[in-house]
Amino acid sequence: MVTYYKKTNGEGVQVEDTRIAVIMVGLPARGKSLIAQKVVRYLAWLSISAKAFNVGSYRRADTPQPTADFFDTTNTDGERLRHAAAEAAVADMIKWFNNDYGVVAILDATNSTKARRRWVKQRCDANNIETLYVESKCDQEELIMSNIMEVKTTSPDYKGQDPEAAAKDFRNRIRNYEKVYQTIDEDEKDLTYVKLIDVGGQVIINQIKDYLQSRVVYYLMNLHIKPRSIWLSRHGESNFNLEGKIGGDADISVRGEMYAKALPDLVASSVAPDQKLTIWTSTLKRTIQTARFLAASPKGYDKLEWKALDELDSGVCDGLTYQEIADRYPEDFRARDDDKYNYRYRGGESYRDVVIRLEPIIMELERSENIIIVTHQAVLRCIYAYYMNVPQEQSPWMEVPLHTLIKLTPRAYSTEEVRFKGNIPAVSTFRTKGSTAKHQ
Ligand code: ADP
Ligand code: FDP
Ligand code: F6P
Repeated sequence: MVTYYKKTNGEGVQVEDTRIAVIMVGLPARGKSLIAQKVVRYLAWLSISAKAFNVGSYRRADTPQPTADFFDTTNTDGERLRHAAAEAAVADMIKWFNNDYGVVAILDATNSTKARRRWVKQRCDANNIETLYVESKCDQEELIMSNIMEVKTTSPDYKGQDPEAAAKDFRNRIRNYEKVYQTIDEDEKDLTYVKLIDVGGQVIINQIKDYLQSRVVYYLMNLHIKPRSIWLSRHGESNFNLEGKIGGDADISVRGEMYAKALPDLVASSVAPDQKLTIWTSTLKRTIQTARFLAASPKGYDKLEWKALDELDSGVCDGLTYQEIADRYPEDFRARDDDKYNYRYRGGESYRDVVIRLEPIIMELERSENIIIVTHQAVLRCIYAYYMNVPQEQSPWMEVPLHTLIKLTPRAYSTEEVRFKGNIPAVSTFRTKGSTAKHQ
């Protein structure tokens, strides 16, 4: 097998021995772009270079606001321009694999005929790129209409147009696709594919070939689109926080206890009365103590402790202040500032290590509905970075104050964020690059 090398942030090289083109398949408004964007975000979070190629954006360069008849296959001009857009997207995708060390590309188009799928496969085969077809099939009329209203009427295709008229035109566009759409079937048994039917209600998998493909497929199987939110909070202020010490397993301080008592009301103010909620904590005392009043609330929230949510392990530096680390291990202290994401404490962990151990947490979060996670500064940064697509150079330096509840609500193509302040004072544990600031 050919081996491809992917550059990482100054960390030398990371070997990847597969390159996968994920080819989306399905009628318009079946969640293909949403799935494409989520897969890219998930893989980027795991440091796997991934990029989506949306044929719609290529088509828009020539035909910015087509009406439904543009997508009628008897419209020869339309056919020519649509094929040209697909050709340009595939050419750019292959260029990206070859020139930019790409590992997973997503070809986001309808790819709704067998002929189109064969053509894409030939282009990929010729360039040693594996193909994984992902079909989203859904015939729930009500859901499709609500998808159209949610995302399609605001698409650049209908900019400045009446939403009702836009929805009607988009419905007609879909009808034109329906005339020629061929679902993946028996004739295409040689393809590697996954069919997601009715938003994962049924999943059919065929010929998955390697670990990376199976990881992508497993991720897809866990996605759902029920409305829900994820709440993130650090533990209440701890006695170690007061002393400026990192790590450890200290109790929460008096003010931390006040936050723990305030948490049920803070949460209640942002959860609908009939909503179920599950509490996740780490196995360390400070998160368990912080969540205990919430767990005892009359709402009867379930609670789970996860080792994977424990704070970044600071190894030999556990229990020291930043100043003590700078004095005892000056080179390490500088190295961490130079590349905080990749720096691994002696005998401990790096942010990269934490992300890897958090993968099952992300997978479980994708499957779940309303979850509140009470965890630690570094872990919270990593989870937040996944939802908000924060780059690795930036995520370890984000300020996440104590006594603050963050509510994240996944929307179609983004995540909405609201912060609720507990209004209970706490030290700041935030350290800027180059400083040894004792927490104030
Ligand atoms: P497409 O790219 O297929 O035209 P979009 O990704 O733009 O569709 O559609 C987004 C909408 O589809 C969102 O409202 C989302 O809730 C919904 N959606 C996401 N996944 C699916 C799915 N598997 N089946 C049907 N609808 C979905
Ligand atoms: P998108 O939703 O991404 O905008 O309407 C569906 C559409 O994609 C068109 O905009 C785009 O021109 C077309 O699909 C691309 O897919 P096909 O080349 O498979 O038709
Ligand atoms: O100070 C609180 C704390 O959770 C420590 O236990 C941990 O080592 C640190 O924050 C992580 O933050 P940073 O990566 O910025 O040092």
